[in-house]
Parts: sequence; C-alpha cells; structure tokens
Amino acid sequence: MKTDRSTVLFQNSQKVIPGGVNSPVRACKAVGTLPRFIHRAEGCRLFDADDNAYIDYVGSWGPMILGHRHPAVIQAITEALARGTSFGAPTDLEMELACRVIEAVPSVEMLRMVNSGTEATMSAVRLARGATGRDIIIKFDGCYHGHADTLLVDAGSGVATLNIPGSPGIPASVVQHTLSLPYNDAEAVRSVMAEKGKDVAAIIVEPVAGNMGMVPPAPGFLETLRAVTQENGSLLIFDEVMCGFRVAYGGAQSLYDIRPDLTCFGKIIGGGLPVGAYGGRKDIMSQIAPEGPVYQAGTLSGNPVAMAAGLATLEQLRQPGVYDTLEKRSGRLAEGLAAAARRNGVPASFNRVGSMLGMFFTDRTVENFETAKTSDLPRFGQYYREMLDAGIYLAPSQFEACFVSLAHDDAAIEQTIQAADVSLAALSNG
Ligand code: HOZ
Repeated sequence: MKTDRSTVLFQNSQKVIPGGVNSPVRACKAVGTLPRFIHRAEGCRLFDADDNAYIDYVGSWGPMILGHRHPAVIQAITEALARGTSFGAPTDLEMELACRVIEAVPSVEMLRMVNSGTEATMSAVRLARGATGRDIIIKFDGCYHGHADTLLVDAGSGVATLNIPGSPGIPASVVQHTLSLPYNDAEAVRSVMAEKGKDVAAIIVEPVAGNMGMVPPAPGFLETLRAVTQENGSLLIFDEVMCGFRVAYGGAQSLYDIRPDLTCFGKIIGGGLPVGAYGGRKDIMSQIAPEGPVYQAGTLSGNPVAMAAGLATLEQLRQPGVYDTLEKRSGRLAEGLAAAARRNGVPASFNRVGSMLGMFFTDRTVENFETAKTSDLPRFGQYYREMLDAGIYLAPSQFEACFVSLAHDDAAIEQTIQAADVSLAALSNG
C-alpha cells in the first residue's frame, strides 16, 4: 500500500502541531505505524491522501453512526450554512435539538448545549458540586470523561494508550477530591460511600465504557450506583458522550432502565460537528446561570450548523428498525471476528453492546481496566497494522472502542471478517 503522501504530511505536521496530531491517540504511536492522513469519506469508507480506501470502524470516534456524508445530514448542514455559521444568540435549532434529546431520554428534563464532551462532563461536575455543596467526585478506573483537570485521574483512552496515570500540569490539590474506583466493582462503591457518602457530590460513570476498549456494565452495577447515590443525597452522572444514541436511541440508561440525575452527551448529537451537551433533572439544571448561580458559558454553544447536523442525525435514528439493523450487523461482525480468532488459535476476548465492540488480545474476560490491561499490546499493534494494510481502519489503540454504522452493509462486514481471518493467521504464524 502506497503511503508516500501521508508520510510527508505527517513529517510536516510534526513541525507545526505537537506530535503531528490534534488528539494523541491519532499519532498511532501505540501501534507502531504512521497515521494515515484522511482526505475524504463516503458511507463506511475513508480515503487517505494516497487514495487508499479503508472500511472505517472509528467513525470519528463515535459520531458517524449513519456513516459519512449521509445525504440528509449534508442537506441539513447546507441549508443551515446558507443562513449563517454562528450568531452567538439563541436559535430555533438549539431548542428543537434540546426537545429531541428530552423526548428520547426520559431522565433529561432540561439540556444545555456546549461544544465538546469534555465541556459537558466538566460542566456537569461543576453543577453537581454547586448543587450539592459537596466536593468529592467518584469516577472509575479506565473511564475517560474528557481532559478536564478534575477528571483526568486513572483515565482510559489516550492516557491509557500512552500508559500514563494522569498528566503533569494538574495540581494535586485539584484532584484531591476525585476518587477513582475499579469499574464494575459494586462492593468497592458501597464501601467508599459508607465512609464518605455524605461528602460525595456525584458519581460519574460511562454506563457502557468505551475508553478502556469496550466494557459493558456488570449486572447490578449501575443499579448499585443509583441506589447508593440516592441513599446519600449524591448525584449520579451518566457520561453518555459515546454510548448516548449509540447503544439505543435513549442511550444506555434506556437499555438498562436507570434514571441518572445528570447525563452528558456529545458525538452523535452533533452529527459529526463539534457538540456536547449536559442535561437532567429540572431542579438541578435550573441552578445553571442565568437561571441559577452555577456559571458556564460558550461563544459557539448551540452552533446552528452543528445543531442542524445533530437534528438530521437523530431524525434518521428515530426511524423504525434502525437499531435492529445495527444490532444485526454488529452481531455478525462480532461473531465473525470471534470465529476467526478461534480458527487461528489466537486468544481473544470480545465485548459488545449494540454497535460498540471491543476485541482484546487476552484469554481473560474483560470487565474492568485491570483485565483490559492483560491484553497483549504488541499483538494488538501487529493486528492493527495487518488490518490497516488490508484496508480496515480500526482505532489505533487497544483502549478504544470499535463502532459499526448503518453504512456498514453486509458486504463490508464480510470483507472485514475475511481480512481479520488473514490478519489473525499472520499473527499466529508470526
Ligand atoms: N480519545 C477520544 C476518544 N476516546 C478521542 C480521540 C481522538 O479524537 O483522537
């Protein structure tokens, strides 16, 4: 596969952008290759600067659930663009998108738009602290809630990929009130809440974790979080930036039938444009300025082009049968990959919730960050490179999820399984 242009672009980018990328995992350091510079995309495919085509399972890290350049989304963006790109003033579109999210997600009674998932979680945590008058935040190892200082503790995603516990630049005093516990460990949560519950502002969790690879919640785990927060007057925040409108139209909370107090969104609700949002109980959301004293603001918040893209995306997703299609294709992909691993004698463990998948190079069941880290990372790197050469674009980290879109038709899924078979055979032979 010819990669001359990507190679030159990466060399030039490294001179002007730290690491040559605007988000660390994209540099492909963990998988021992150079990043491909993407020139365009269509449906389930990406095309790089050398015009190589790839079946895309990154989907811009989650938002592209309809596939790339869906005609309805492009039309909505084009119409919005014709009216202007940013007004810094209220619009009908932001109100409509808020209504659409509120309709879909029963725990959300009010919603505030921001510009990224990081902003959404950061603001939700501030609100939780402001509303409860408490400081402690509980999170879980391997969950990633964006890069706000308070939450960058034992995080997944890029920090796990680079194998660093946190980041220089975050004073110890800033994270002294953040406790990180093992994911899916209900007992650990009960015990910490028994001791500190009355000082805990909130528990924040990815109800379907997608930043330590993909890890589903164990039966009863989310229920425990709901119960202990209610018992202690703490808030429960679901970070559904990745799984919202992904694992079900109403998100993980509708799938598992839990009502958190606050929910964070991003990715899909922006239809591929930069968006975040946080929402929840009216009595809590009313404490945000200007209705209440908890301050949060943003120049581009509720950007009309992003709102239009999000609305068009949700309109497609609410059509009957959409999530059944995603389920069927994702199920076939997971089965096919598992069979290929077995056939080639490669120990691998698979997790899947709807169209979010995780494939780990370990014989352990992956149920938390500790077990995710038993994965054979050099082997994942080799698999990644084999798959890339075969035209399959995976996330370049064992600690990211794989996303299937509605544009992944049966032929694309079968092509991926065949490529995996060949790639896994190369691993077992190597
Ligand atoms: N780390 C984020 C996803 N888990 C975003 C990665 C990126 O955009 O490169």
